[in-house]
Amino acid sequence: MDNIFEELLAEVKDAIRDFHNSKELYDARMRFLGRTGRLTALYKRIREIPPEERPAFGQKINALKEELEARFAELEARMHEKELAEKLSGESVDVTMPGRRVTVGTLHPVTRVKNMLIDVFAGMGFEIFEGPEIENDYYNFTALNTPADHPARDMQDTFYVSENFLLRTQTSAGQIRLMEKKRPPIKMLCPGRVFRSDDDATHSPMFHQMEGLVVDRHITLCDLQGMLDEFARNVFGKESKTRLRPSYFPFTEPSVEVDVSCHVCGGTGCSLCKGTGWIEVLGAGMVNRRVLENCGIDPDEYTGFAFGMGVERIAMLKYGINNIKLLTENDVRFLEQFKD
Ligand code: 2U9
Repeated sequence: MDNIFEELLAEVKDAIRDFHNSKELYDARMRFLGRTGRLTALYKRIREIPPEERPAFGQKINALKEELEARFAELEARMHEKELAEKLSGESVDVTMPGRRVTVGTLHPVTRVKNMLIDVFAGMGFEIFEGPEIENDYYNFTALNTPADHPARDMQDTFYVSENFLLRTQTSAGQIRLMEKKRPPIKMLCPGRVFRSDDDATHSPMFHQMEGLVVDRHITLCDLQGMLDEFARNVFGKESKTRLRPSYFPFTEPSVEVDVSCHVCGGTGCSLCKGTGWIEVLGAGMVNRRVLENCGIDPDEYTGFAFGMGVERIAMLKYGINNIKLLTENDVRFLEQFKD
């Protein structure tokens, strides 16, 4: 029985000579020290021994167990170090490598200008209202005093979805819907996308409009110009002035084109304002009495002014952008210039 210990020790020595990884080492530990391992089997054989020899036998097994555990512990520590060294050498970090830059997005210039315009008009007490992008012929044209045979329909090439439905060419279509329901005083701003079959350096088939409408008793063209001055000072600088030139729109009478004094040269003349000192910024006028009548508002009791502008045009003027396509191409090199 004595040499059983020597044999087992020799077997262990032989077994632990060549391990490749901690899994093999673990398997070996289980083979000798595990619950069904060789050492447990040895403990069980204690019954075969005469009782007086059992204490000595027990001590020997315990000593062997201690020795095996110490050996495996040492081997495991070495294996752990070896595997860690291998892992670290494969994962080496080049501390001189530049880090990955975190890029932060910015608001699109059209969104910035749209938000800024909404802030300016909301500050003057305008309510914000957004109508549908698909409209019918009545709200987009007829209610706005542009019946089927009206030559003004040619002013806006329209995308028709069906015989009666179209992509709105102006946000005023939605304002009619609100005017039908709401009684004066009305003071609303209608921002949104509009669509026209138009495409060149300053026109795009889709663009953003901002139209405003004020209806109440005693509203005059002076109220319109006072509000426009406030708008110009907020958007183009506090020295800005406005001037009105006669124009024509079917939904306003009289109608005006609104120029703002050039924010680049201050009115002395430069390449932006083509030497005139003025820049055409928006259209406006007194709401045509027929439009008020169409919405059930008595034009003898109430009057109103309305205005409309292209958000892209304001953005192009403000930021010195010469081609509207830059606003839809989404070239990051262009867009990242609009950081705060
Ligand atoms: C109602 C009645 C009338 C809104 C107005 C303009 C003049 C105008 C253009 C500017 C550039 C459109 O984006 S643009 O091409 N708009 O000149 N818009 S008056 O008139 C209204 C609005 C609502 C009920």
